[in-house]
Formats: sequence, C-alpha cells, structure tokens
Amino acid sequence: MTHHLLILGGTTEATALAHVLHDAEIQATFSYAGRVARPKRQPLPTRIGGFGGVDGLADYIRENGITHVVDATHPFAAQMSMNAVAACAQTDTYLAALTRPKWQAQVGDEWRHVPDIAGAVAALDGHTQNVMLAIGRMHLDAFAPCPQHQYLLRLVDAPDGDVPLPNRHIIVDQGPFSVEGDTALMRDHSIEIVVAKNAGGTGARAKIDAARHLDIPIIMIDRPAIPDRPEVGKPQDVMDWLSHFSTDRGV
Ligand code: 3Y8
Ligand code: NAP
Repeated sequence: MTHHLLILGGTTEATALAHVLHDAEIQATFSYAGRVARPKRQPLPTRIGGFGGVDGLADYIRENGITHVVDATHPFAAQMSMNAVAACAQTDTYLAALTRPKWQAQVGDEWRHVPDIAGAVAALDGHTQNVMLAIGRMHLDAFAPCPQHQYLLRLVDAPDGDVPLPNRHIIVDQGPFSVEGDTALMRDHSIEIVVAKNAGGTGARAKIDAARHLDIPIIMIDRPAIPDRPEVGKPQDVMDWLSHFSTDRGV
C-alpha cells in the first residue's frame, strides 16, 4: 500500500510534521481551513477551505486516495476533529491526532479556570479593567456583554467588520510570539488581566510566561471535549505510527 497522508493543519506541530514528511519523501497533502489571509507556506501540496462536513471529508478521502489522516489541528478546533473521527470511520481510513499537552499552572501563576468562552465572559462581569483578549477574532462577539473594559485585542488579520467592543486597541500580529515581546506589550498597555485558551504548545505560550513575570492573573479557558482517537505527541511518533503499516515494496 502506497501511503498518501492528509494533514489537517493550522498549528506549529502541523508545520513541523509537514517538514518531516517532506524530508522523508512521503506523499502528503496539507490542509488549511482558510481562516486567515496569509497562512504559512508549507513544504507539501496544500489545499485551503472546508471539506463540506463529514461527508465532504469522506468524499475527499476517497477521491484523493488518502490512506492516513493526521489531525494536527488546534485543540480548540473541535468540529474539525469530530469530523475527522467520523469521516475516517466512514471510510475505514487510519487516523491519528498530533496533539500537545495542556499548559499546567506553575508556581507564581494566578489562573482562573473557566470551561469555555461563556465562562470567560462571566468572569469579566465586574469593574472596568485593562483586559488582554488573546483568543483571536472568531469569538469577539461573545464579549459584547462586557463593554466596560479597555480591551487589547490581538488578531491575525485586521477585522473586516466592526468589533463589538467600544474601548479597544487592536494589534494585528501572527504568532509564534516571544516572552519579551508579550511582556513589553502587557506593560505598555497596563494590562490587569489576560484571557487565554489552554492551547498548549509553544506558539501561544509567551503571554502565559509574561503574565507570570508581571503577576497578572489569567482567565484560562479549558479545551472543548474531543472524541477518542489515537494520539501522538511528536512528528517522529507519526513516522513510527506509519512504519506499522505495510508499504508497497513491490514484493
Ligand atoms: C489559519 C495559519 C505555524 C502555526 C502557528 C499554535 C501557534 C501561532 C498562537 C495569541 C494567541 C489564537 C489564533 C493562535 C496561535 C500558532 C499557529 C497559533 C492564537 C494561524 C493560521 C491560522 C490560524 C487560525 C487562527 C484562529 C484563531 C487562532 C489566532 C498558519 C496563524 C488566538 C488561538 O482571524 C481568524 O479568524 C483567526 C482564527 C482560528 C482563533 C480564533 O478564534 O480567532 N488561530 N492561526 C489556519 C487555517 O486556515 O486552517 O498556520 O499559518 C496558525 C497559528 N496560530 O505553523 O507556525 O500552534 O497554536 N492562533 C489560541 O491559541 O488562542 C493567538 O494572540 O496570544
Ligand atoms: P473548527 O471550528 O473545528 O472547524 C470548523 C470548520 O472549519 C470545520 O468543520 C471544517 O469545515 C473547517 N476546517 C477546520 N480546520 C480545517 C483544516 N485544517 N482544513 C480544512 N478545513 C478545516 O476549526 P477552527 O477552530 O475554526 O480552526 C480552523 C483552523 O485554524 C484549523 O486549521 C486550526 O488548526 C487552526 N487554528 C485554530 C485555533 C483555534 O483557536 N480554534 C488556533 C490556532 C489554529 P468543513 O466542515 O466544511 O469541512
């Protein structure tokens, strides 16, 4: 069986895996949702855009002879991960997720855990504060019930529509970020509290370390539930996983 992998990307780990597969000359296609204007270029053939739900992904798998799917999406991309589990079951395609562990609070951290975005909004229901909202663009509307705060927003692309937060300063920047940069940013804006997703990994971690250095509390949003699937933690683990499947040696 000749391998043809589909990598569901959009994370630092997905990019690292793309380079490993490219260097190993393993046939693979990289996939983005098409969320941002200039996604990072990958060393693999790349497709951009949704598949059209579970059936659309199942059709894509069949039509492109995909033999293995690696879900290397962000831990908060729960819908894509659920679709991958369903479509791979439907098409009897091997699936593994390339995931990264949750961040754990360390000595000096002041985290307030909330279960989801709504929980973060409820945690901001108080007096006016300088809030760094570093959870991207897709959920800004949810914070409209808390217009009293002065928001520092960090977005990958400049917002196309109006932002429902009257007192805001928008930074357009694409990670990975640095602790020095995030420390200076929080100081310059006298940030008093940070809202973050428990993304894990290194690309979004800078603000967590900067907040600790500056004794700033964090409202930490826990990850959404994702169905069970085989999980690995490193690109090399994906290579080991692949080696368990027979390859076409022409014998
Ligand atoms: C489109 C295209 C790589 C991947 C880099 C990682 C790290 C930098 C940090 C902050 C947090 C946030 C956000 C974030 C980070 C990495 C990784 C990560 C957080 C890109 C990318 C795509 C996206 C989608 C984008 C979301 C947004 C979330 C910004 C690429 C740059 C906040 C998540 O404008 C929008 O619609 C943006 C949407 C989903 C969350 C949201 O709700 O707005 N990511 N981010 C992917 C696609 O089209 O399929 O990969 O170049 C990727 C990266 N963003 O290879 O270096 O691995 O996590 N991405 C969060 O963690 O909270 C920023 O500002 O401190
Ligand atoms: P999501 O809510 O789980 O998915 C919504 C829909 O977007 C999916 O049903 C699918 O559409 C499409 N989609 C998502 N990821 C895709 C991919 N890699 N390739 C093709 N289609 C994809 O996803 P999301 O949270 O919007 O994340 C979108 C992308 O941004 C993913 O690549 C993710 O890794 C990346 N990202 C997200 C976050 C975050 O905080 N959510 C952070 C960093 C990076 P169809 O149903 O039409 O197939």
